[in-house]
Amino acid sequence: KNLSLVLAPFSGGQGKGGVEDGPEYLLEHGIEKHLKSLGWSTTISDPLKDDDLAAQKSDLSDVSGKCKRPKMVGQATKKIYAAVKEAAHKGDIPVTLGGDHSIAMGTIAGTLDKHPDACVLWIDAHGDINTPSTSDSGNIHGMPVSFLMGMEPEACPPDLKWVPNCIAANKIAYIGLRDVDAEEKKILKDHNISAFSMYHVDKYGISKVVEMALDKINPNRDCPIHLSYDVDAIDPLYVPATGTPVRGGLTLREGLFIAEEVAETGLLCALDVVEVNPALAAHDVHVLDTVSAGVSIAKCALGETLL
Ligand code: DIR
Ligand code: MN
Ligand code: MN
Ligand code: MN
Repeated sequence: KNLSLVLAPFSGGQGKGGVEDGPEYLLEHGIEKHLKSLGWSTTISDPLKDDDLAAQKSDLSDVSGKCKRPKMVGQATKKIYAAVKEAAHKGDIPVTLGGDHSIAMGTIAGTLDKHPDACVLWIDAHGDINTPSTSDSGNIHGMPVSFLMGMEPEACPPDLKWVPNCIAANKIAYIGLRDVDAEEKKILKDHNISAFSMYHVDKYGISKVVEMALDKINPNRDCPIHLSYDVDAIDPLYVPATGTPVRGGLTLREGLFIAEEVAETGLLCALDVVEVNPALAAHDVHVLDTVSAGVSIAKCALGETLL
């Protein structure tokens, strides 16, 4: 079976530079060779290759309400959507390398086009479910889930109108949360969305938490799983080079265990690895730790075992 590595060197969903270099570092660290050694064939798709993203990011007129750079985000995510959709319809598993988490609007919309019954496992320190009206930062990487759920259609920037309302509240679960804005907490409660924070990981253990999360969104273990993995879910001790690190996160092993358990279901249909930002490393060891954690997430999700 073929993996389509979709490069998403995009940083417009947030303000910091450097996260657009994530794909290049993951490739340089041998992600393709490592996945091939697990028995997969691979192809690479580079949907943003002709875009001058630096010029677009400096366009200060690109604002809609509180949303920053909606045009840039809308156009880039639409291209990522097309690439993921094409790969999925070919029967490939798209593995999208970010880039900031706004790109998940493209990847998840692409997955759901092929697999309307897919569920989403969102691994993150953050909820990423702000709406244009609840967001404090205006950064769209903090909002992708709300757009994918069609939550505030009247406030949707014109360039994001293409994003289909494709995730139902009972088809997404979170693991790793620890920095959720007050209004996001209300949204999660009001929509009855399954959300497992670090409190739940401590209380039940990671194994039980993964089982509970899948029981909520995939009770019969018969729906394809889109794993959207923000590396900041893992503690900054292990993954320091990321835009919004939050202490008190998953250990590296807990983080990899989630991916291993998804692999074990045999239901993985798409993977995102996002928010690797080599520019935010204090030194080379931080770069290596972060990039190798990103590569390990992909290897574990795609079948690597310890024995
Ligand atoms: C915050 C931080 N909730 C926001 N979100 C982040 O900007 O909406 N998401 N860092 O990854
Ligand atoms: Mn995120
Ligand atoms: Mn995050
Ligand atoms: Mn916050």
